[in-house]
Amino acid sequence: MRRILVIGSCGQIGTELVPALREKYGNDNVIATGRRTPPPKILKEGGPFIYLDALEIDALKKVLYEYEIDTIFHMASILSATGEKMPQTAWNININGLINVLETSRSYKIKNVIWPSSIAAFGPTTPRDNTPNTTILEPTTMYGITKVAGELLAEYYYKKYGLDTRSMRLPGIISSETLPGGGTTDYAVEIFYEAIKKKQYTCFLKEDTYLPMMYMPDCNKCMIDLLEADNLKLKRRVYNVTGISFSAGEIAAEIKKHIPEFQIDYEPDFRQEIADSWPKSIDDSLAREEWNWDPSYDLASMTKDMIEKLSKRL
Ligand code: AKB
Repeated sequence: MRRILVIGSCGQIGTELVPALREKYGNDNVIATGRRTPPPKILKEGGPFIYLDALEIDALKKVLYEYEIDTIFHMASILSATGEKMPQTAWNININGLINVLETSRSYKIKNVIWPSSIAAFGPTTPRDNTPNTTILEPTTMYGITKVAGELLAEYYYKKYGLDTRSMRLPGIISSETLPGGGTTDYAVEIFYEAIKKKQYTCFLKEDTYLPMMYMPDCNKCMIDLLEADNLKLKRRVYNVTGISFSAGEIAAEIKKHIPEFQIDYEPDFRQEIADSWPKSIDDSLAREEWNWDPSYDLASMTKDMIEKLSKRL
C-alpha cells in the first residue's frame, strides 16, 4: 500500500483529490497538508492533516521520514491571475517549492512524484486548436513560465536521478467543493455559484472565449490513473490532458437550460489577455494511448451534476 503526501491539499483540487485518494489507498495512508489555510472538515476528519510549507525543506524532510512517505502529490501553486499580480512570489512558491520536493524526493527515495503542469505552459505562439503534446512552449505569464521550468526540472530529475516524476498539463478545473483562487479559468466555477445564488453573472472573459476544461471527478481519475500507469508504457513525463472545450457563451447557454432566468453579461478584464494566449482545445491522444486516459464528462453532464450538487449546498 502506498503512503501518500499531498502538499497544498486545501486548494480547489486538493480538497477533492485527498478524499478520492483516501478511498483508494486508505484514510491513514494519505497525509493531507496545508501551508496556512485552516483545513476543511473533510480533510481534517477523514485522515491525518498537518501544516507544511514546501519552502521549508527541513520540515518537508521530517514529514517524509516520520510518515514513511513513498508518493507525493505536489499541488501547491500560485495560479495565473494572482501570478501576474505578484510574479516574484509566484516564482518563489511554484519553483522553489518544486525544487525542494524534487530534492527531498531524490534523497528519500520517493517512488513517485505527481506534479501538475498546466495549459498555461503554452503561449501565443503555440497552435491554439487541438494543441499537440510536443509544441512551442513560450508562455507570457509568470505562472506559465514556472510551469515550463517545472516541466523541465521534473524531466531533469527523472533522467539524471531516476526519480519517477509524472505531470499532466491540466486545463481549467470545474469543481463544486472549493472555489478556485486566482486563476483565469475560475469563471467557469464562479458562474455556477452566481447562477444559483443570484441568477446573474458578470463574466471577466468575452463571450466567445474558448478554453479547455475538465470536471473534478475526471481530474481525480486523471491523477490516479497517471500515478498507477505502468512506467514501461510511458514515453514521456508530461502529458496533455483535457475534458471539454467550450466558450463562456456556451456554458451560459447550458446553465440556462436548467435555470431559465439566468442572465450573463461580459466585462473582460486583464485575464482576457491571459486566456487569449492559451489553447482553445487540446490534443490529448498520447495520454489516451500510453495510459488509457478517458474522461467521462461532457458539457451537458458536467453542468447537470454541478447544478445538482451546488443547489443542495447553497
Ligand atoms: C489558471 O487559470 O490559472 C489555472 C490553470 C489553467 O492552470 N486554472
